[in-house]
Amino acid sequence: MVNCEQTFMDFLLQHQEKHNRTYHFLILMNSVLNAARRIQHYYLTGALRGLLGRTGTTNVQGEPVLQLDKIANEITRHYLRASGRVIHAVSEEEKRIIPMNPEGRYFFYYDPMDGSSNVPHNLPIGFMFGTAKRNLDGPEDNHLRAGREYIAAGMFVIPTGTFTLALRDAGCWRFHIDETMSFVRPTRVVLPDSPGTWELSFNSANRDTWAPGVRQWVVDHEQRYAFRYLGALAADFHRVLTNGGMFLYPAILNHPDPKKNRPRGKLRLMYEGSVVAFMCREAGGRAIDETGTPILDVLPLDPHQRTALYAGSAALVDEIATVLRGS
Ligand code: AHM
Ligand code: MG
Repeated sequence: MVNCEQTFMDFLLQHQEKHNRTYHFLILMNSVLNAARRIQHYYLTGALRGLLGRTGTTNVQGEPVLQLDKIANEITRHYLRASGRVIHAVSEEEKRIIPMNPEGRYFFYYDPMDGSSNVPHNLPIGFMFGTAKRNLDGPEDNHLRAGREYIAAGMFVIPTGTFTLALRDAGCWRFHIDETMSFVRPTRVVLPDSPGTWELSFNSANRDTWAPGVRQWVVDHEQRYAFRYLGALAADFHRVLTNGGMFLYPAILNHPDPKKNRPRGKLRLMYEGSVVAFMCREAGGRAIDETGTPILDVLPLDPHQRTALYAGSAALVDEIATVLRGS
């Protein structure tokens, strides 16, 4: 039997034609796929090439930079620039906004290798991104976009060969890599209604540092659902998207070492929180921050702004929103 699957590019071409759109977005996404495939290659061969260690420098967050963080960032930056379609990019690995082509059409926000604690083990990490379009009706001021303005957001779980992409008002879709390194077989992702499969995902070691209401909610609910935690947002959220439930990374408020408190949360808004929130909305779910505000409404004031994150099935996120508003 000959195997001829519908590829991601076929899917996107049809989508653009059906909605009378230009091909600029295809060119942008082609550069993203080129980057993802190359990152996947370096990740798969990283252990044998001795690339799983640190560079010896620290990033904008003061965290150690891994050799693969640097390689993945350079790969992504190269292909985005070569596409000619990006006005500027924000990368977790670069303190400053990266200017590209002032005549471009998109803003691109990315974390090329998220879930760094998994890297030394070659276990799943994420390449996460969100993109927004320039103002086509008047002057463009290049402000940082809130998730509500993204036109697409997605994540590759590397090296598992899965790619999930949400398109504005067109749903959330999953693809799998095939023997030709093409992503194929578009499958719609909708958060399941039935609590029978729901999971909770959180770093349980942090529970004593959370707001008391959140801690109590978890105590009251955790027996009802499965608990899973891989320690990489893309991989953990991939499970929640498929099985339903909620991923939570609450604000750290009561750490025994006060220097380690993170009242705004740990994850980054532009290339982690808003990406997940956008995918969540297109899959029928919700995502909020520590104040109960929808993540998609939060306008970034800083490219590397942090956020708490509660994302997943609407019923659970709504319950925790009530708790947060009362705490
Ligand atoms: P990173 O950007 O340094 O990799 O941190 C982000 C990661 C997320 O992928 C993951 O959800 C979270 O940090 C895990 O944090 P923790 O190790 O505290 O559980
Ligand atoms: Mg990261």
